[in-house]
Amino acid sequence: MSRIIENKDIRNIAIIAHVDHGKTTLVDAMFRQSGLLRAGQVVEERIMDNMDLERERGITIAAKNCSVSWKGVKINIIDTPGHSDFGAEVERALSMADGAILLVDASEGPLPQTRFVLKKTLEAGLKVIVVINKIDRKDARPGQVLGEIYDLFIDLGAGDDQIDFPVLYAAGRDGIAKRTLEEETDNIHQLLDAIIDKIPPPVYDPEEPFQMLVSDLGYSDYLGRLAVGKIINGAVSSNRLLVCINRDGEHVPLKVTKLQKYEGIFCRPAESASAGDIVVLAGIDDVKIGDTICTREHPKTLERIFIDEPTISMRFTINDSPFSGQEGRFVQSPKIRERLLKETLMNVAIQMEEDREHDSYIVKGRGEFQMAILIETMRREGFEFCVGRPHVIYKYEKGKRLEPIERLFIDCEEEFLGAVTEKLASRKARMTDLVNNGSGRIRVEFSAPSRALIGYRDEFLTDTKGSGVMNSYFAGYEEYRGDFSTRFTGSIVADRPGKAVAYALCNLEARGRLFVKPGDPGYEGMIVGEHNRDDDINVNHSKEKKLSNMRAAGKDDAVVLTPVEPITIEKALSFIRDDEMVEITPKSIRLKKTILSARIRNNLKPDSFAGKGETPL
Ligand SMILES: Nc1nc2c(ncn2[C@@H]2O[C@H](COP(=O)(O)OP(=O)(O)OP(=O)(O)O)[C@@H](O)[C@H]2O)c(=O)[nH]1
Ligand SMILES: [Mg+2]
Repeated sequence: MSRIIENKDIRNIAIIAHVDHGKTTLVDAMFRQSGLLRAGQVVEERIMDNMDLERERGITIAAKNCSVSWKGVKINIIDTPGHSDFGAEVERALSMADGAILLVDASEGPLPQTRFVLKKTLEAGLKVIVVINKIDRKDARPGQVLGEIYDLFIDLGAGDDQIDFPVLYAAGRDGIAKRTLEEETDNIHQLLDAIIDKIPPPVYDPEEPFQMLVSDLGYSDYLGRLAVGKIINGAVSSNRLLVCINRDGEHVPLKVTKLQKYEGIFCRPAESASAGDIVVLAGIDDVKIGDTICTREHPKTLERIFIDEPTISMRFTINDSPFSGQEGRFVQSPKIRERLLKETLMNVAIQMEEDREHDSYIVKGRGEFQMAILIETMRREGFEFCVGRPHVIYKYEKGKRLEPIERLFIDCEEEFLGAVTEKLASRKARMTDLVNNGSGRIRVEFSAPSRALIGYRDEFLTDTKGSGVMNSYFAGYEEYRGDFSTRFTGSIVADRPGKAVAYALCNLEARGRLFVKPGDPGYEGMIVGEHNRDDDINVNHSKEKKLSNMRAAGKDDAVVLTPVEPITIEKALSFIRDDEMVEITPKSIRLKKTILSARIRNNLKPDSFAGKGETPL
């Protein structure tokens, strides 16, 4: 008969919330106040956001583990990202946790990603502590927000036990958390106490041998591949001989060359670890997220982690522009393949398929932003390549085409509602709710095809003069809603190689918005701007002014051009159409036609590229 025992020395919690509600900042406070940092020790803010891109953008991209110790109990904490494109990180983090801290901004209240992460947490059956954060905000409305949180729990069908959640009010940045709004405090001790009292300790069956579920992967130059996960049953020590059971049920032998546990922000070597703890094992190269690591004598598979399927895909190919190989260190197809494969190992939400016929790779993920981060990471590593337009991934059921649908939440000033609704309706979005509380701002909810939102964010910001807030999350697959166009403008395309010349650009300004400055190098087929009309035009961007003897002294020599906004990866991805690509190098981002020669392009039938955002990849 099996018995269930609690490991009271450990708590495993995931911190979940909508983007920017203060998760990583709260983890800083936990570090400081649990005595992990010496008094007065100066550290950077948001210690857990340690990747370059995380620090630059001020957001969390990957879920990360750390731990603090409180009243003799080890609390393993998993800080998760709040951006919806990284939702899979949250699902993965929950697979290691026994409870969650749900942070909600005291002014903004529950937002779309709050709903998404809470839904996943409730489905996993985890106990939740609610923290209403940023109570120091002038516009904080904690009472109302608490009501909205209860509504959300009810709406998501939370069980009685889950709905009976403890609530704390916090200002994570000031290191404060308390049970009631009235009380005075200067610390978060009540939150740490609540974690120990309210979150159940991990449980295990003492009769069972060692079993661990691989929830994350790491890599170290010295140790090789690292498998991270919670020990479900049994104990483990260094040098143990184990097996890893993969997706196909194969048993791959391994020897634990190094065992590590989380201590603060570091991984420290350990001799042994017991059930319930989160550990890092070195000694196996061929391991994937979701695999079970267990004993050779009694191998028993744990249920694999289930992660939502990717919804968008993009083509990655070698850089075939005339400038290829000039700025990058890694340019060959096998190098790109190797790098993308590595990404699929480290990141459960990314999948890759080879398209041998076109010598390219189809990368699948959760959203444009996730793709943009992958592209930015690769270019910083020295890669040079081209990517195509993001496409949604369709599914087919009983002969019907299904497409990914998102729940879209818009918050904007009333006067912009018309423009926003019109654009979304033309993209087959349906309004499902509208709340106008008379403040001048309104909240509107839509059910929108994911493909309608690819590239929409920029337009939305323009349409709402930068004041609109837009959030969405993947709601599921529904029947295809029909075709629509996503871009009503064409491209201004260079028809020859050469550097852009001010005189030529000045003349082109009337035709649309330009992407290049005088002196920028170009080639035939490179996109130098957005055309005001819906067709492409081929232009000579390097045309010099003819010098004649009749020059009016200096009058029109000094051309004043509209400043060009630098192209970012996100903007480039949302701009390009099906017959266009983005050329990425460590130094440049250029847009180009897939077929560079204007002559060949002109000879192609117009429908060689379907312009409806649904070309099969
Ligand atoms: N007013 C106020 N601002 C806070 C508080 N805590 C965090 N912030 C600010 O909120 C912003 C986001 O904080 P983060 O800790 O990065 O939020 P996050 O939830 O980790 O964000 P993601 O990981 O990207 O989802 C930062 O500018 C913080 O300075 C707080 O208690 N009060
Ligand atoms: Mg964060």
